[in-house]
Amino acid sequence: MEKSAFITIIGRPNVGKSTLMNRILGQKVAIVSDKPQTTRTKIMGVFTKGEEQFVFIDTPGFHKPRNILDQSMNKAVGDGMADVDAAVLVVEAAPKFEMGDTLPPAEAELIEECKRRHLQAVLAINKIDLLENKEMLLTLITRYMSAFPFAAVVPLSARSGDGIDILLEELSSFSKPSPHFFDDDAVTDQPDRVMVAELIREKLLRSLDQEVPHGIAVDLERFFERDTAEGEPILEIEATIICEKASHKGIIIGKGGAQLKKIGTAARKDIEHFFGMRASLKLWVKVKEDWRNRQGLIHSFGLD
Ligand SMILES: Nc1nc2c(ncn2[C@@H]2O[C@H](COP(=O)(O)OP(=O)(O)OP(=O)(O)O)[C@@H](O)[C@H]2O)c(=O)[nH]1
Ligand SMILES: [Mg+2]
Repeated sequence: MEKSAFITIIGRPNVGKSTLMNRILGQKVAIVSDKPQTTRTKIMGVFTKGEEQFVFIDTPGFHKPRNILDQSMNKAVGDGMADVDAAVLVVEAAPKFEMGDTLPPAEAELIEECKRRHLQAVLAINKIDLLENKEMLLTLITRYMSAFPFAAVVPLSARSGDGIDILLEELSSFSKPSPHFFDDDAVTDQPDRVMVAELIREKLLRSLDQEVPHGIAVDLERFFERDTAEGEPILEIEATIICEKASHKGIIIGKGGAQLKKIGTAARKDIEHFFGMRASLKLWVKVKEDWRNRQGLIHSFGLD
């Protein structure tokens, strides 16, 4: 009999939510970087194994909002928690902050939200590959279990894959008899255009520092397939990188255009790998001051 479960993946920024979903799916659907607030919208990932289908919802990292974009990202977290069967709260095995008697605000608020919604949750303690002090794990588990009756606690490493099978076993308890909602070979609901823009943004996040990457959006102007003179199919892509300041534009382009070229090459390779065909990628850079506080622009970039 077919079974399904809708599972939302929540947590503060940078804890490895997207890495975890990609690891389960066995392919990159959500972009990943070492910068917080990499994911900006909720992203669906479908994993079907035999009779069982999991529909995961990767969400933006929950954080204190500083602009309208942040607010819409936090809203996406709430939306991602609606109508699901369970949540996976992802935390780090070795958090970068001191673990006090009370939970930090992001986790405390997410747990409150689970309570409000009567949502069951599993605690995924990620990045155990970085854990030196095993006692820390015990402290974390005690602290979290006293805040919420987690259905299970699973230490894991999304990067190495350790513990992923155990997490899936635990999540099985939430699946209910129901026909599958998606084709068994479906992986995501993200349109190809969005995937392309995201792969470009990922390279920007990975290449740039400080405040520059947070103020970036990628607007896909053209995206189509054509045949070359030799009859080989090729993807033609033109995209504009939006940034917030003229100084940022200079950084993105780099000396003699070197930075932009590097970003373009890396993005093109990834796009070719994703679609399994050749691609040509042209990039432009434009400044739109304070776009993260302009609802119209946020909307036009598909971020609300
Ligand atoms: N060492 C180690 N690093 C990891 C692991 N999982 C994720 N990371 C790294 O943690 C960073 C953040 O990963 P993401 O998957 O983008 O984190 P996220 O929670 O989706 O972040 P936001 O989208 O910003 O909320 C990246 O540099 C990952 O490579 C892990 O198991 N071990
Ligand atoms: Mg993410």
